[in-house]
Amino acid sequence: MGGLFDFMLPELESPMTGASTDAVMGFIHLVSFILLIGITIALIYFAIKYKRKSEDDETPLITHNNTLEITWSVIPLILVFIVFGWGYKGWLTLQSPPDDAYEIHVSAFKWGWTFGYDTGAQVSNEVHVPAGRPVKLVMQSEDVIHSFYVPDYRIKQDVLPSRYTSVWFQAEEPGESQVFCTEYCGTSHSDMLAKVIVHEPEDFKIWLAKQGSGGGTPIERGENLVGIHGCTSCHSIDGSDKIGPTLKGLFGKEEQLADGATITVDENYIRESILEPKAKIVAGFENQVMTSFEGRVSDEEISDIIEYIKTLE
Ligand code: HEC
Ligand SMILES: [Cu+2]
Repeated sequence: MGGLFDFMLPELESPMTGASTDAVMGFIHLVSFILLIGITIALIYFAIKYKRKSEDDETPLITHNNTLEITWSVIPLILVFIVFGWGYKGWLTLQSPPDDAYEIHVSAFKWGWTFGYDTGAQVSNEVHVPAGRPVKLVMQSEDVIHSFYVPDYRIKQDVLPSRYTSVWFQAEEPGESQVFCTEYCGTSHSDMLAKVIVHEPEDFKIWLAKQGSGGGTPIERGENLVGIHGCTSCHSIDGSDKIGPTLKGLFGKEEQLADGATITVDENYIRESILEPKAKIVAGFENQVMTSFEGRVSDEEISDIIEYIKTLE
């Protein structure tokens, strides 16, 4: 049934969660299409048949017609029940991830996504999953409401602060699918993108093993943290200004502050910028805000981030 309307949606990559959505969509479109044709034909037919033919051609007074009224109430009622029952069944499937689903933790923030694996590995803005296996995402937001949307899988779920929500899918073939944030969440909402990358199960194991357990050298950890905490959604590392100043060449630089003072960027200034961003405002960025990371990044993490920033010359 969906075949006729395939051009309306991207190709379905997770039939387990998406097939019923497509079927109901197809059914609704088909019914709407038949009704559109029927109503248009009736409209033209009546316009011609009941056109006023002479001056004394009078419309008879009709108060009601039980048969007609029951027909046009009961048929739509049946259609609505079919759509409801079918949709409810699909909704139940989406609400019940299989027991053997592979679990990944998702943290959403302004403006990015972090995916955490049971090995301790954390990856930002890319979630790698095995093909042919159900994957359950357990999601939470660090700030405002976001929403996790993958059109290829026909899944969409709000991500809330202080409360877990979950969603599942099963991608059958290796490939890539786009993730969108679909709840308006501020300036860079439209850049809040991520990718689902589906591997053959064997390749997925290799990929996961390579991620380690969030370890690595301080510089590697720092680079990872800058992604995980979303610093890069406001700070570029290539010299261009985004919402905040670039991190390129920051360490050791003479920074002009909004109050006219000049300081040399060192470890303490960076640390203060992360924990108390309002203490010293960079000239030209008076109207932008950086939220404090107090309580969100530990002292060791700040040290790693500083080591990483030092390498951005
Ligand atoms: C919501 C956007 C945003 C995020 C996220 C953000 N920052 Fe900022 N950051 C800014 C803005 C805007 C400024 C400039 C205003 C100021 O000095 O407070 C700034 C300033 C800074 C400065 C001083 C830069 C300079 O040129 O002197 C540093 C260092 C910094 N941020 C580091 C970070 C780190 C590390 C993270 C992640 C843990 C981060 N920021 C996350 C917006 C952001
Ligand atoms: Cu968002």
